[in-house]
Amino acid sequence: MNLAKYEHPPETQCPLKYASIVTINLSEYDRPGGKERLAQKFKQYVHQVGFFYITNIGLSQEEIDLQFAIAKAFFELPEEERLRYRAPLEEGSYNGYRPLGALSLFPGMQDTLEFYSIFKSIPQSKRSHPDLITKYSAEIERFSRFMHEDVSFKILRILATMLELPEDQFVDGNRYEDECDSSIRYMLYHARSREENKAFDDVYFRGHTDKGTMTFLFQQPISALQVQQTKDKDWEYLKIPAGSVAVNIADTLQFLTNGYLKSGFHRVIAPPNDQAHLDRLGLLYFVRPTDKLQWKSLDSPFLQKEGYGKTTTQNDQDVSGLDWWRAGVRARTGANYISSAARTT
Ligand SMILES: O=C(O)CCC(=O)C(=O)O
Ligand SMILES: [Fe+2]
Repeated sequence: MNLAKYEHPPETQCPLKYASIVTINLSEYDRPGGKERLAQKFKQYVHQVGFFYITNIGLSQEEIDLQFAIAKAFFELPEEERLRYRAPLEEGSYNGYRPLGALSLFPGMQDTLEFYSIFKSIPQSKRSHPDLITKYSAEIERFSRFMHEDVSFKILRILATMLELPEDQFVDGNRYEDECDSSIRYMLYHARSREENKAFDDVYFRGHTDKGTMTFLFQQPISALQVQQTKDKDWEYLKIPAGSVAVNIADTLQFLTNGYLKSGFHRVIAPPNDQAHLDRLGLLYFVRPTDKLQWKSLDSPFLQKEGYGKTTTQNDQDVSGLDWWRAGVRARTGANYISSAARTT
C-alpha cells in the first residue's frame, strides 16, 4: 500500500489574534559569517520569548508531507493494533504509543488526544513498530536525523555562540548516538462537540512548558495552539504555514542558562467554529537531553554581563538529562493537569 499524498485542511476564516514572533532564515547559517549574524539576531529576539519560526530548514515539502501521511495512516490503524505498541509510560518513557485519555484534564475527564513517538534510530531505543512504520523506516530515520543533527544542532550552535559558550556546549548533551527520549511525534486531537468543549472549558492541552531541549512544530492549519509570550501578555495563536516551523525553547535550555533563555509557555484549546469539527493532526520533533548531559547550569562572560551568571549550585543535580527527563514523565503518568505542579510536559 502506498500512502496518498497528505492534504492539509484549509485555514480558518475566523479573525484570530496571532502572535507576532521573529522568523529566522536558517539557510543564512551556511553563508560566511552566517552563524555569528544569526547569533546577533537571536540576542535581540530570542531572550525574552521562548518561540520563533524558522524557514528554509533544508527539508522539502514532500518529505514533510510524507511524515503527515504516515501519521494519518497510523491513526487509521485499528485501536487494538495501536495499543499493541503502547509506550512504557510508567517507566517514564514515551517510546511508542500514548493512548487516548492517558491524562485527566479535570477530575474524571480524560484527555482527547493520542500520539505515537518514534525515537532516534539508535540501538538503545529500538522497539517493535507497526508494519506501516517499518515500511517507511528509511524516510523516518532521515527525517529524524535531519531534524536532530542538522536543524537542531544549527540552532544549538547559534545559541552557544550567542552565549559565549563553546560552540558544541549544547550539542554535546544532545548527540544523536547517545541515549535520550528525543522523538518524532505524530499527534491526533479528536474533534469534540460544542457541549464537550464547554465541559472541558475549551482546553485540549493545559498551559505548559516543554521539559526537553527544544521542540519543533510543523505546519498546522487548525488554529488551536496558543502562546503566552511573556507573563503580562494575553494568549495569542501561533500561525505555522507551509515552509515554516515553529521552535519552542524548552526547560533544559532555560535551566542550563540560569533562566536567560525562556522556556515558551503554551497551550492547545478548541479550534475556532469553522474548524471545530476537524480532527487535528500534528507533526512535531522533540529534542531532549541525553545521558551525557550533566544537570548542572552553566556560566559564561555573556551570561554574567546579562545578569544571568551562575550564582548558586542549589539547583544542580547529580543526574543526567535523560534521568531528569524520565523522572518527570514518571511523576505525571495519570496526573491530573489541574495541579499547578504539572506546568511542564
Ligand atoms: O499540538 C500542538 O500544537 C502542541 C502540542 C504540545 O504542546 C506538546 O505536545 O507539548
Ligand atoms: Fe508543548
